[in-house]
Amino acid sequence: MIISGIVTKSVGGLFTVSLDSEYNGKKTVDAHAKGAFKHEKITLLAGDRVEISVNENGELYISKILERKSSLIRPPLANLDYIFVVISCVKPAPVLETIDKLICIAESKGIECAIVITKSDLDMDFAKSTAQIYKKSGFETFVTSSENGEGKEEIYNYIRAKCQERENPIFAFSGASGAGKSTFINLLFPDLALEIGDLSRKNERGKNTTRKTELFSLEALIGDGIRGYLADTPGFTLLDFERFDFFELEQLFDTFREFRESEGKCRFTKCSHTKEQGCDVLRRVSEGEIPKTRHASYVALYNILKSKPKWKK
Ligand SMILES: Nc1nc2c(ncn2[C@@H]2O[C@H](COP(=O)(O)OP(=O)(O)OP(=O)(O)O)[C@@H](O)[C@H]2O)c(=O)[nH]1
Ligand SMILES: [Mg+2]
Ligand SMILES: [Zn+2]
Repeated sequence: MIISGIVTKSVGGLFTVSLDSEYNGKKTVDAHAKGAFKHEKITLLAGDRVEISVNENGELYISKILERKSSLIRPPLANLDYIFVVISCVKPAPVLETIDKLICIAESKGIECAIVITKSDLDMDFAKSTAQIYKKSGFETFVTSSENGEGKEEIYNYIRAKCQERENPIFAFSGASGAGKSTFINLLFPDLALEIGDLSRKNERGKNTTRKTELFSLEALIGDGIRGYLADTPGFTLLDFERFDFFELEQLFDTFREFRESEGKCRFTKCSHTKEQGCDVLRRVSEGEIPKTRHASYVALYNILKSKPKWKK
């Protein structure tokens, strides 16, 4: 008999696995991983689909990792289907370049992005203008407030609809510390009672309140035959493209979905779309069709990837 399931969290080498079907009356089990994974330098992540075996002492252990669709280091998750990219209007003030980096990484891995602008109660104008940027770029975008409940129904319905489209999908909320990820997830699913943190008084940043990436079963939270998982994740401030190889320069253009329409339309076939005459991307930026902030993020990323020493690759 094969016991299979999905890793929902790891604590000190012990993994919690949510089972595809009950085993001895249990829906979840805790298990260690087979020692050989360490030799193969495989680190199990939340989201990994695994098989479990029983050893001669009757103990369960993770014996196999099924092939990953994708994996991320920040947040540390495997097989993510949908990522809610969280941007707070203020407190902390968003850094759109970091947001766009996260979107690019997700796009390069085939993870579908939805943009969630939080704390609209603190600055509705900013919320609307930021929403406009991402809507124009072709993303599903939500303006929300955990103060007054704005956006709650829309995101709840989005999650439900996506669970009908794919089998057992995995969702995650990701973004800067203090942006309000855990607060919003609590608004959606009060039973989770996730820990929420104050902001630092000095710089109005978050204090890294959420420390673990853990998947929660939507079957348990929503019912109604819905199957899927949702993760809260630790906030971050930096996505270091100099240090990590998220993707190559050659892939950059394709990770900006609103640029693709310009493919093959620039004067020069080797156009970098940063400053050339006759560049179709630049034309669309100047005509307001492509948001300036998105193009600025592209140029910043282009320069980082371009100057990366070859030996690092
Ligand atoms: N005014 C206002 N404050 C909010 C809103 N959402 C969250 N906050 C506040 O923002 C602070 C940080 O919220 P958290 O939910 O802990 O933020 P987080 O994104 O989970 O942060 P990390 O776990 O550190 O990554 C708390 O003081 C919340 O009360 C909102 O919609 N409006
Ligand atoms: Mg949190
Ligand atoms: Zn160009």
